[in-house]
Amino acid sequence: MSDQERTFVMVKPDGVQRGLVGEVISRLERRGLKLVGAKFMQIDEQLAHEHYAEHEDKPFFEGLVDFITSGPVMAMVWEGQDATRQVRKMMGETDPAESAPGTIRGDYGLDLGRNVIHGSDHEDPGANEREIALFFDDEELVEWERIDETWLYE
Ligand code: D4T
Repeated sequence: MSDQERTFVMVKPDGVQRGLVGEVISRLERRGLKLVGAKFMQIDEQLAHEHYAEHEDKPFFEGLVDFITSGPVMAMVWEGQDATRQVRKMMGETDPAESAPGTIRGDYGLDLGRNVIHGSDHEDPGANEREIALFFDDEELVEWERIDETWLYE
């Protein structure tokens, strides 16, 4: 197995409220990705500011923080070959309206400010590791083998 990596994925408050946690997990599982950490939690103001630090100066920042702290989220770590980029492809574009049908945002969203899911940016080197460390302690991540791994990878 080559290029195994971990990425941070989160079902946002809108996805949780709309009962999409299971759907998101199902899609990632069926793709062959491996769940190595999960936490159903409420994000506080400080964590929201840290997670979205790159957007601090943007006009939508305050609304973004309000939204992400407005209800529980499902924070997860998924592992697999090229996992960060593959999850982003499965998510679709930032704006659900521009996302292709078949992607998570393209199937379940309509509005930029309610885009159901977050995944680490594969174009920002180290974003995955940074976000995983922000949400999880090392001992909260589980190393294990899926029984089908020998059939998932050549
Ligand atoms: P996240 O980080 O939520 O997975 O989304 P993306 O990685 O796809 O997109 P992003 O970081 O550029 O935006 C973060 C978050 O802000 C919301 N947003 C974004 C918004 O409300 N208004 C805007 O104009 C933009 C650009 C949506 C996602």
